[in-house]
Formats: sequence, C-alpha cells, structure tokens
Amino acid sequence: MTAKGLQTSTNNTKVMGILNVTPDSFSDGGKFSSFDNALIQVEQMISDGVDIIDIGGESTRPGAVDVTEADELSRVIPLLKAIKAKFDIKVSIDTSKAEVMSQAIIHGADIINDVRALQNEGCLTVLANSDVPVCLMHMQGMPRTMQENPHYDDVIGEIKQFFIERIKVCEDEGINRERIILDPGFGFGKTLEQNYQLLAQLHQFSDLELPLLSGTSRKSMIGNLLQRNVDERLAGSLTTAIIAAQQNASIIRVHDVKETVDALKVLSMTQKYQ
Ligand code: 9MG
Repeated sequence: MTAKGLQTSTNNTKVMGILNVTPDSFSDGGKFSSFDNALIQVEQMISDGVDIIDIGGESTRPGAVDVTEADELSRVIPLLKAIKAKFDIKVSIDTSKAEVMSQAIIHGADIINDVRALQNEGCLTVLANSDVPVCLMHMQGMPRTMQENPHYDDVIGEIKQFFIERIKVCEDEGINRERIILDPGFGFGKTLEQNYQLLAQLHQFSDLELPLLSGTSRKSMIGNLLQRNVDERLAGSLTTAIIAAQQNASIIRVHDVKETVDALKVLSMTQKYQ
C-alpha cells in the first residue's frame, strides 16, 4: 500500500477511528482498555463505515507519562493480531517505539502513525526495512510539557520546514515519499490560536504533494474555544473535520466514526456540483 493512494482531489476522505488501549484513554474514560471491549468497539466502527482503525497503547495527551516498551507491546500486538484475524480492515499503529513498529509490521499493520515522526532511535531503520506507509506528525516539545509555552514566529512555515526535513531524512534512509503521510499535529505544542490558524490554512501544505492527516477530534482546541467537556465536543469535532476535508485532507482521525462518515457524505455530495 502506498500513502499516495490516499491523496484526494475530490472528496474521498478516509475516516480513521481511534482505538486507545491505555488505562487513561484520552476521552473514552478508559472504557475500551479491555481486550473484548476493544474488539466490540472495532466491530462497531466497521459497521459505522470506518476506513482505518488507529490503535494506540501510549497516551500522548498533554502531561502524559511514558509507557514501557513491554507494556505498549502487550497492549497493542495481541489486539492487532485479533483484529487482523477477525476483520477485513486496515489497521494503523500509533507508536514511537522501534520495537513496537517492528512487531506491528510483522503482524500486519497497514500504517505506522508516529507522533514523533520517526525521530526515536531505530524507527527509521524499521520503516526502511518494510513497505508500510508512515504518518509523520509535527510536535513542538514532548507530551509532558508541550502545552506550557508553545512559540512560533511562523507556525505554517516552521511546520512545513519540519516536514521538508523529515521527508528528506526518510528518503535518505530509503523510505520513499510515496509512503509518507503528513500531519501538522493539532494540540501538540500549539496554542488555541495556532491550532485554528493551522486548520484554516491546511491547504498551505498541499504543495508538498503528500496526503494529509488531520486529528482534532474532541481535543482541547474545541473544548477550550466552546467551553465544552470532552463528551460535549461532537459538533465542534465534526465542524473541524469538514473544514479539513474541504482542504483535501486525506484522512480524518476521529472518535465519532458514524457521525463523521455522515458529515463527509454530505460534503461529498455538494462537492460533486462545485
Ligand atoms: C496519536 N494521536 C493523537 N492525536 C493525533 C493526531 O492529531 N495525529 C496523529 N497522527 N496521531 C495522533
């Protein structure tokens, strides 16, 4: 599979459903951290029209503490194997650890989603030795402290420069650009204003000619703007999904699959006549 195949010209945006398998899952209250519940959640997302399931065994929310490799492997790999055995669905593994990437690829992962853009030791080599697409996300700082004082002189320009550098590093290592997906990393070391500037100007990354992933679902950029708790952010999440899709985002990463699929279908119907 190449990531380039994910690129959209008219609206054919893919929906990536979030499956957090951490005890402190971001906004499902850890409801789906048990194995069986996770599989039920996958089945539901498939019937709701999901294109890709993104499994994450490390919490990357602001302030999150590190998880050991052994814990992450034990959370992610058995679930990946079970999903691949039971369902016909693409699976992305959200990890920054080389060993988790390696095991995930062996067990059939379709995409590696790395919020640290393959900057951790060994990650480039693992990807170079595979043919799996990879999502390179931008983050300023590290999850524990990234929201303390984010600063940019030019948020779009600096993120674009980061992408250009990481694409070059990947290509030099033998990961060709056809396998790369880019993600500006909403909420990862960005103020509220910077997040909305990024969302409004997502099209500015189009000249890199790679698929874009947008992940705003239920994030603080919505909660803080609207003064809504995490379970009250659906309208905000859908609005941001549509704004991203209108600028040709190829993948939207969401908690609320059914509602997002519906919203994208409505958008797609209007785009036929534009
Ligand atoms: C794991 N994770 C949490 N938020 C994310 C986002 O916005 N993008 C990507 N690629 N991964 C994310």
